[in-house]
Order: sequence, then C-alpha cells, then structure tokens
Amino acid sequence: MAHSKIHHGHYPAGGWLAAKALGDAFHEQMNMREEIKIMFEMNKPGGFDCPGCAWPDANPPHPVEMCENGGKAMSWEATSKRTTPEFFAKHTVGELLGWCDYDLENEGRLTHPMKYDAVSDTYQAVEWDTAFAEVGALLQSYAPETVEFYTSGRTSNEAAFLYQLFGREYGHNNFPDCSNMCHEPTSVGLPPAIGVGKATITLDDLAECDLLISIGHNPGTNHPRMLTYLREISRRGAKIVAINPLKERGLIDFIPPQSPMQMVDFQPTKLASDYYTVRVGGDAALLKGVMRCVIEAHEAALAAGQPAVLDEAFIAEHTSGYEALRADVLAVPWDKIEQVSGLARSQIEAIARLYIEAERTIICYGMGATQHESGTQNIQQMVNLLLLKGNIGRPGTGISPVRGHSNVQGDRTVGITEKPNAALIGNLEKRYGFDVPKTWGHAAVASMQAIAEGRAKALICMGGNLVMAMPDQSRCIPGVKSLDLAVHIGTKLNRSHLTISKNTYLFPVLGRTEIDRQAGGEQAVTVEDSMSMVHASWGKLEPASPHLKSECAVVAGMAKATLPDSKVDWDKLIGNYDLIRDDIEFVFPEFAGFNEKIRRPGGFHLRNAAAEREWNTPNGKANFLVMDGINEDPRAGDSSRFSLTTLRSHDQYNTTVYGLDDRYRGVYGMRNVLFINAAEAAGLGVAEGDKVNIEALDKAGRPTGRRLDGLVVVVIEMADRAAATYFPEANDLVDLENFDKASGIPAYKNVPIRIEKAPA
Ligand SMILES: Nc1nc2c(c(=O)[nH]1)N[C@H]1C(S)=C(S)[C@@H](COP(=O)(O)OP(=O)(O)OC[C@H]3O[C@@H](n4cnc5c(=O)[nH]c(N)nc54)[C@H](O)[C@@H]3O)O[C@H]1N2
Ligand SMILES: Nc1nc2c(c(=O)[nH]1)N[C@H]1C(S)=C(S)[C@@H](COP(=O)(O)OP(=O)(O)OC[C@H]3O[C@@H](n4cnc5c(=O)[nH]c(N)nc54)[C@H](O)[C@@H]3O)O[C@H]1N2
Ligand SMILES: [Mo]
Repeated sequence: MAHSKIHHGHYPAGGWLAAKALGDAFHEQMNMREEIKIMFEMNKPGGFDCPGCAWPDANPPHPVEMCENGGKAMSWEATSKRTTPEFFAKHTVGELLGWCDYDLENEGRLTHPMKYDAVSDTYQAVEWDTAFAEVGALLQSYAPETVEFYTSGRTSNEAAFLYQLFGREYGHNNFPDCSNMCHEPTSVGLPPAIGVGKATITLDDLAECDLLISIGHNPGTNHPRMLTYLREISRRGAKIVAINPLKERGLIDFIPPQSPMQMVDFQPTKLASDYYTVRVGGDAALLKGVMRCVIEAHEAALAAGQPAVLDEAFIAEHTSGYEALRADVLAVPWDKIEQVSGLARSQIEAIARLYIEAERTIICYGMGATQHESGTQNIQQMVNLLLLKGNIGRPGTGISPVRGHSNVQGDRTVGITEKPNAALIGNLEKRYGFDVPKTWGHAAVASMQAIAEGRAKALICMGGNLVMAMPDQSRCIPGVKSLDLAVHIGTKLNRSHLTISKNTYLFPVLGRTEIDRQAGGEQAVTVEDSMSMVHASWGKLEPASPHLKSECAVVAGMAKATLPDSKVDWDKLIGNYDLIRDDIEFVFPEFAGFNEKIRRPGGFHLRNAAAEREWNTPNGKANFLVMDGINEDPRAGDSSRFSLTTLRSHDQYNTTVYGLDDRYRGVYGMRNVLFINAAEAAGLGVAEGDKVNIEALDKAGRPTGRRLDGLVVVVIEMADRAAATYFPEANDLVDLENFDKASGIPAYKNVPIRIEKAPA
C-alpha cells in the first residue's frame, strides 16, 4: 500500500501532474498501443462516448477531447486485467468481503455469467440460457410490484429503454435510478419553475456569459473538461463566482494539459474571481440574501429615477409570483442570513453587485446544492435569482445542472422513471399493446425502504453499486441479504455483488469502449449529455471476454424468459439497435428523425422549451417559487456539533476507487481523512495528522451509535462548523430517512456529527 502523507502544495489544477496521472493510469491498466488509438477516438464523432462524466463534447471536437479523469475511467474499463471463474473458485465471497473496494475492482473485468453457490460460498460460472431461464422462473413467481429495477447512469438510451419496457410489461414502475441520489432535485425542482427539468444552456452560452456562478460543484475533479471553458470565461474578462464550503483547487486556477505554451510557462489561468466559503447547508440563505440586495437596489434605483435593475418587462410578460418572492426575501433578517450562510452581509452584497452589473449570468451547480433536505428548494432559489433579471432564455444566460454519470440524463429521458406520465403510458400502449401499470413505483429511497422492511422480493441492478452508494448500510445490507433474488449486471466486481441474497447472479456486460456485435452487425448506442446533446457511441475495442453480452441483450434475455407471451419482439430489437431507436422515437416524439440525426457528426440537440422562453408549466409562465425559511443554524448553540459533507476524492469515480490520492486537497495514500479548518481543529484540540472519531447524531442531536473511528485530520481552507470526508466510506452515517421530501434525494451533504479526539 502507498505511503500515506499530507502535503499542501500550491499547484494549479491540470498541468503536468494531470498529464502524468493520466499516463500512470494507462500504464497500470493496459498496453500502450490501444491507449493511443482510443485516446484519439474518445468523445469524437464515430468514436465512443467517455464512460466518465456527462460534460458535453466540443463540436467540432478538440484534437484530444479527454481529461485526466476521463482517461482514468476509460483505462479502468479498457484494462487488460480479468476476474475469471478461476478467480472466483479461489476466493470465497466471505474472503472477498474482507478486501477493500479498490482491490475488488482492480481484479479487472468480469468475464463469465456467474451464479452464487451457498455450499461453497463462491460464485460459479453458469450458461447464459440457464441463468436467464432461472431468473425468469423466479420473476414469474413474484408479484411484480415487489421487484425493484435499479439503473446506474452509464446505461445507454437503448438499454434503458428496453429495461423500462421489460419492467412495465412485467408489471411495475419500480425504477430506482442513480439520479435519485444526484440530480433529482433538478428533475423535480425545475419543472414547476420553468417547465423543463434540464439545463437550459449549451456550450455556446458559456462563450457569451459575463458572469458564471458555480454553486456546490467541483469541476477540477468531477468535470475536468469544463475547466477549459472556465478558463476561456476568465481569459475574456468575465467573472466566475464560486460558492463552496471548501476552497477547491479546480475552481482556483488551471493549466490545461493540452496547452503547450502554458505547460512550459507554468503560468496558470485564474478561474474564480471571487470565492465564498458558504457554510454547509447555507446556500438558500445566501441566495435569499443576494435576491434581497438585488430587489432593494432595484427599488432604490427606481426611487432615485435611475434605470431599473430587474428585467421588468420579462417579469411582467413571462413570470408569475414575483410579489410573493419579494415579500419573502425582504422579510428574512440579515442576522439570520449571516448566521446560516456563514458569510457577512458585505460579502453577500458583493455577490449581488456582480450579479447586478452582469448583463448575462449562468448558474451551474452540483451535489453541494442538491444533496440536502432542501435540495429541491435550493435549486428553485437559483431559478428565482436568474428570473429577476431575465437570465433564462437569452444567449449567454441560463441554469446548468452539471450532471454526473455519462448517460444519467438520457436514461431518464427514455423512460426510467417511477412516475410515468400519461404521454409515456399512452405511447407505450399504442406501440406494444400491453397494459402499462398506472400505479407509481419506487425511486431509490422508497425501494431501499421496501428492501430493508422486507416488502421487496427481488432487485435487478443495471450497473452501479447500489448497496454502497445508498445511505445507511446498517439497514441496506441486511435488507438485500433477505431478498429472494438479486441480479447484478456489471463490468467489475464490487461490494453490492458480494451482498448475497437467496439467489444471486452476476451478469457481465460490454462496456462502451467495446465493439457490440449483434445479428445485424456492429451496433452503436446513444447517450445524452448534460446539455441535451444526443449522439452515437461506437465501441472500438475487442470485448474483454467472448462471453460478454451487451446490456440490451441481457435485458432481452431476461425479458424473454420472464414473459413467454411478450408483445415485444425482443430478438428483432436487439438484432439491430436502429429498431430500438425507432421505438424510442415513437414513444418520445422529441426524438423525431433519431436514426438519421445520430449519423450526423456531433449528434443533435433535444429541444429545450425554456431556453426559447416557452414555459411548459401549468400556468404557462416561469414561476418564482417561495421557499419556507432558510434552513436553521446547523449548530444551533451546540458547539460540539458539526455538519459533515461527503465528497469525491480526485481518484475515484463514485464507489469506484482508482487510487488513494486526492492531489488537489493534499492527501496521498489514504482515504480515512476528515477535513476541517484550522480554527475548528484548534477548538477540538487536534492538529493535522492527529486522529479523530466521529459519530452521527439524529435530528435532536442525540448520538446514533453510527461512527467512523481513526480518521486523520487534514486542515484545509473551508467554512467553519463543517467537516468533510469521502463517500462511500461514510455512507453508513447517513440516515436513510434523512432525505428531501420533494425529490427523495438523501441528504448526503449535511450529516450532523460530533467529533472527538481519538484516544492515543
Ligand atoms: N472523476 C470523477 N468524475 C465524476 C464523478 C466521480 O466520482 N469522479 N462522479 C460523477 C457523478 S455521478 C456526479 S453526480 C458528479 C458529481 O460532481 P460534484 O457535483 O462536483 O460532486 P461532489 O464531489 O460530491 O461535491 C461537489 C462540491 O460540493 C461542495 N459542497 C459540499 N457541501 C456543500 C454545501 O452545503 N453547499 C455548497 N455550495 N457546496 C457544498 C463540496 O465542497 C464539493 O466541492 O460528478 C460526476 N463526475
Ligand atoms: N455519501 C454520498 N453518497 C453518494 C454520493 C455522494 O456525493 N455522497 N453521490 C451519489 C451519486 S451522485 C451517485 S450517481 C451514486 C452512484 O451510484 P452508482 O451509479 O450505483 O455507483 P457507481 O459507483 O457509479 O457504480 C460502479 C459500478 O458500475 C459498474 N459498471 C461500470 N461501467 C458499467 C457499464 O458500462 N455497464 C454496467 N452495466 N455496469 C457498469 C461496475 O460494476 C462498477 O463497480 O452514489 C451516490 N452516493
Ligand atoms: Mo451522480
């Protein structure tokens, strides 16, 4: 294991270290020749989509449309290492449970369909047809509403469409999805406000904005290709305001590894012009404070006979609810805003001044805004701020949720939802002629509650690592173990696969880098990025094993075995994915011309009505939506209480741990760390490198017994009253019942804890 250390260097994001890290990742996982070939094909027309994040591709593409972390994701999938039946024969599940997450996935790609054998406590190879028949027979024996169909966001549009078709013909709407842990507050919060649940911007808008406000997002690690755009924004003199409790390297300065000049000069470009370390959970207070300043400035200007600050014409013609919003924000006392946000009134006034001066503003945001009990309302406050100055539906303006998994948005677009609307139900029934269940099903928290409470019989996982990604392993793990059936469709071994139910199957599938050969020849799949661009992805590598199936073929195999009288011609659809796309187009008319359009370089943009100021809300307007209160002071008089936020390191992809370094935060060779600021460390009587224990508290501040011991203190610049550590290790501290009631997203970013110095 690597030597662990803490070293706070002053290196900009990107630069030679990013280039080196990328080289190391390639070197460790695969041979050089393939690496060069794929690097130039990734994220290009005719190539494959990066299995990393959902950031859009440039069109025309850059010569190398790839970043350090995309390279890690790709090499992790295109590795030459293999997890074979021989491996499983040698290691019992009991033994593998003792391995760390990194070591499990680092065994490489799964090669054969496997079935768990309780007598030997091992996974054993099984023929695909046998496995499908057994799974089908089991599924036939359950009431469909007791079965949960999880989707992780790497799944292609085609596989996701077939998967929801299978689930609905089988008879349920239980579609928990990784976006339930991620951007559900976007999908739920934006539609009542602006009529669509997606970003209203495209890459072109980034080139035209005067101000970009980034809230709770760490692009240096999670969307590194975005840094190129932030750099351009900064270089042309536009402002970037970062609102984040942690001072994140990737928002401060950057050297693009693709820029030879900057690499040689070592002259980074400054990114955020202004950085505010808001308190964890303080975003709504901050936004209300900013809106208060903007409205007061507007009213003062009008009283003094000066030009309006607000876009009065836009508000009058396009919006509803302004008066209620005005009354709400003017009523919040400044001392409360300061207390909850942790920022001084003068700082909030400074943000408001930048917003007032800017002609065109974009707000982008990530998990720091969504993963809260008030996640949905946080997003709606951002929209309110934008609407005040008509900053939606004009070039250079808009709202930009920065999505996670590379196709998490597309999966939702093609029907992965627990709440099918009338159009989806009607079109599916028209196309296929079976009755679509009308009762709403389960999203992620509801399905895990059903599993934990013994109401569910079976769990099918299309990718992902649900048991570890969800909160509360103390409840999830026993729940999953008590299921009658679990089927995991994945590429690499993870801890969910080792959480054994009565009948457990592991189905290995092709990754996006691999050639997908079906009866009708080589197939492309499609994905939708964070800005609604849909394009094709063609795998280029030989499959990791001849026994792999595509995700589409696995869904079809299970569906045929479960539904012998299916109305769907599964074999025909998987023989030629164009036919799946024809069906998608029928069910979702916004895909008109789907097959033709994906053959154009760069793909096509799904129309976003709000971006054209067409508001598909019940009242036909963009709505200012009032949030009750501003969250309470998290510490509420108890100075030993902290708000724990759980983050990604630079060396992980969700539950996939690539390595033990978090270069931008100065951590090397370990993950058991707790970030706090210097004053809080002093208050606790600990110094950097000391060990602390943390324990989760319930809402009333009582200890819950859920703890993480022996975390190493890392002192960094961050808001007070807060601490941060990595997920998934911290997930058992997150209470499954602590979620946003509007969207169901777990409050991963605000866990009440107590910290104590570990006894020597
Ligand atoms: N390399 C890599 N890329 C990824 C992923 C990965 O794991 N690795 N994951 C993918 C996925 S699925 C997703 S959803 C995205 C996630 O990408 P991000 O949204 O960037 O996710 P996080 O790292 O969880 O957290 C983002 C930031 O929120 C800040 N934060 C924490 N609490 C608060 C708060 O209360 N208020 C504010 N304003 N900020 C807060 C943290 O300091 C952190 O900088 O990235 C995607 N891309
Ligand atoms: N505390 C805390 N918890 C969190 C978060 C947080 O910020 N804090 N973030 C949440 C978020 S935003 C998300 S999106 C979830 C992530 O939750 P998931 O999406 O469930 O988890 P991943 O870690 O992305 O899944 C990794 C596994 O996916 C499989 N896989 C990889 N590629 C493919 C493929 O092409 N096809 C198939 N079928 N399988 C594949 C591999 O077997 C791999 O082990 O975690 C959530 N959990
Ligand atoms: Mo995510």
